[in-house]
Amino acid sequence: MKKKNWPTHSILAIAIVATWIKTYAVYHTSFDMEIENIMQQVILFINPLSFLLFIYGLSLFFKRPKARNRYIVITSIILSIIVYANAVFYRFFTDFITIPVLFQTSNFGDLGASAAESIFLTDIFYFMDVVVIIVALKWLKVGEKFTIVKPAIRRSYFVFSAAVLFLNLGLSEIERPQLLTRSFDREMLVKNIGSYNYHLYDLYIQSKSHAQRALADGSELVEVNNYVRSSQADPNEEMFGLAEKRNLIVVSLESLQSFVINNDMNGHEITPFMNSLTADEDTFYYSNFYHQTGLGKTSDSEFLVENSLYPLSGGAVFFTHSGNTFHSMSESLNEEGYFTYILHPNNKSFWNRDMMYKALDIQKYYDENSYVVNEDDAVNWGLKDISFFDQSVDLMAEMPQPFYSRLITLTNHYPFTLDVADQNIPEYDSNSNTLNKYFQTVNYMDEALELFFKDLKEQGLYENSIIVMYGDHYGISENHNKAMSQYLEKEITPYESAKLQRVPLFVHIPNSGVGEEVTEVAGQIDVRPTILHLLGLETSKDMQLGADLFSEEHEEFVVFRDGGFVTDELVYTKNVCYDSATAVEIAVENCQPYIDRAIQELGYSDQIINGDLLRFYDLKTGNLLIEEAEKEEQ
Ligand code: GP9
Ligand code: MN
Repeated sequence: MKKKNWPTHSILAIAIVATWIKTYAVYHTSFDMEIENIMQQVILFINPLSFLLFIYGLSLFFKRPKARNRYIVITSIILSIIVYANAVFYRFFTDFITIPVLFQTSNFGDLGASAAESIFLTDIFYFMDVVVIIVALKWLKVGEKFTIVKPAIRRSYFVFSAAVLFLNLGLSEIERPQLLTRSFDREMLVKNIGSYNYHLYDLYIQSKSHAQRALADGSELVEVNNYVRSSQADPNEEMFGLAEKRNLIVVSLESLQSFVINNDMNGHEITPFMNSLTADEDTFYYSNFYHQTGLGKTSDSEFLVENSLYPLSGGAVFFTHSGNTFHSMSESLNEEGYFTYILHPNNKSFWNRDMMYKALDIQKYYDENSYVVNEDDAVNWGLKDISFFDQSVDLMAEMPQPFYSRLITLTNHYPFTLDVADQNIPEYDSNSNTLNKYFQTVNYMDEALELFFKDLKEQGLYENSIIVMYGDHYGISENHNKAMSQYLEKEITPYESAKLQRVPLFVHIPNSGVGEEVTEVAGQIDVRPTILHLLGLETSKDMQLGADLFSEEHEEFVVFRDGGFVTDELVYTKNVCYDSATAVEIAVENCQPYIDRAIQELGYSDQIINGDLLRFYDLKTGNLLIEEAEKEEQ
């Protein structure tokens, strides 16, 4: 084949077009982004362009063609790695990478089997543009003369790329007003400004939050404090101190969602033990209780329970802010003479727990080194729940009392693997392997809990304790909607997805004779004040955003980390307002006052965390230490 002469900047043009088309194809094949109209489709199509024009365009500053080409190839490789990393991350977390999670690399090793399940040979497709560029370089005869691009041409080129950016932002502003200023939702950002610009935006946001701590002087606390004080709920007199001086046992139930409770799978009861608790006379069972976690998953639920503050919208607060001052539930209980500790048979640095538990004043962390993990006793992420509870009770029996012991289960974790010998119910039959296996591991966890209660009784730890158990976050993501809709026999609309974020909460007070099913809307943020009041501890000075579930003043308003919320009458999710009772979409004005409050509350919580504001707060007196901070500075 005779090679013809191609124009000087053909490789640049080919690189831009190849990466552009690939990125657009990746949007459609690798991410589950809802595109509702033609305009959104157009925005999605053009959004990679401005960045690609810019980044590849920098090659115009190179004088030697070789250097120029090398720059283009290296850039395409780096961009492909970024795109691919996002695709793999998305398979696992249904979310886009944000900078703080890159510092969670110690987690990636532990993801082991789960990550391996998420990488396929066909992934070579993510590097298609690199291949195209290299082939073009080899086969096309492109002018290879030493060239200097005229500054005027370069200028016009970059003006054009800026114009594309402004067109993109303009269209996004029409489609989604205030996208950049009010966004809690990464998907919305990627859909509108594109994955590359999103990463730049994320970089900007993260450095801003670093700067926020440096700039905070405590004066921000005045407004936050006013809000927190005005929204405190007084304890219920009958319940306050009901479990005084008892041991506190909190169990985090991995990936447990409420839809399995009091439900069956092809005639098999899934959670017989927990079902019995829902009707138990010593148990409060909350059936409209929601998780409020973000990307930090289990660790976010821990953060909510310990601090009654929201986790962050980007990355796990366990990672990003383990250097902060907190006033945790553990800190309060330490002061009451409790021994506070965590039982969790995993690597201690997972979720940066070893660091964060220190910041949370937890006295001891019994990690995997405190357990005997035989091969027979390990599955999926490590020690099986039955053995975990069994060994934990032995440890608990040795602890000084009263204690606050928090146990974090593991077996019911994606990808929900379970040995055949441990399977008591069959798999479900749907197109989702994940959901199919989920019922079995949930059923296994339920059995483990029953044995745990039995063990506690045998060791004499039961009577004098209060046991609080909650689902940490969803287990079945929206990627499995088809299978879920088959199981639940209804379409999984965004409204249903929001309702599926319900996780069980049990508050079990042995021999108290108090208990019932509570249908009030509540969330993980409410757990801490509820527990502390039951144990007879005042929280009126605590910097917390949740409220005691037994209080008359507890409001039915649960805010999700993405700015969505649920009240007793409304569900707001993905920017749509629904009537909670009928699931019918209603005018957004109905939701507006709550939308504003959700943003306000999340904002206050973010301010506390990003500014590390609790270092300016004296929990004992409730005083703001602003003046002292000013003095220190002088
Ligand atoms: C890891 C366990 C699971 O120690 O808590 O974490 P998750 O992936 O559910 O956040
Ligand atoms: Mn979890």
